[in-house]
Amino acid sequence: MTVARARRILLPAGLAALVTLAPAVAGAGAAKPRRPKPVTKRVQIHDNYYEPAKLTVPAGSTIVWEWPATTGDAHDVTLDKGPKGVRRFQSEVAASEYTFRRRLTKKGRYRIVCTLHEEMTMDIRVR
Ligand SMILES: [Cu+2]
Repeated sequence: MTVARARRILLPAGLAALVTLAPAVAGAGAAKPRRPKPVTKRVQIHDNYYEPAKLTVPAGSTIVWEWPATTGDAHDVTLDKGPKGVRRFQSEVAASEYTFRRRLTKKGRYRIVCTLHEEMTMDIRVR
């Protein structure tokens, strides 16, 4: 008898907890739209191309350009065209053992070019 009475008391309390929890969960989901997490992507410098030549990354991602260990032609990484308000950037001209990184926070298209080889280009899409 006492157990049955205890259940009767507990059940509404449990339901009340569910009712109060449900809107809280839905509210949190509505307030925070799903945003893909920033990533780090590596790009290899070759004679004369970037690999990969096309990238799509979430805003806030970091791109790391890596020159090879063995010396080849000299190359650089220059922002030729980017979204409005993004400052142009340029790496050093290097032939080997060099790394250049940039965090891309603004959405849009970034066109990268090597100033020594105009055919050496890459496109990064930040979304
Ligand atoms: Cu080059």
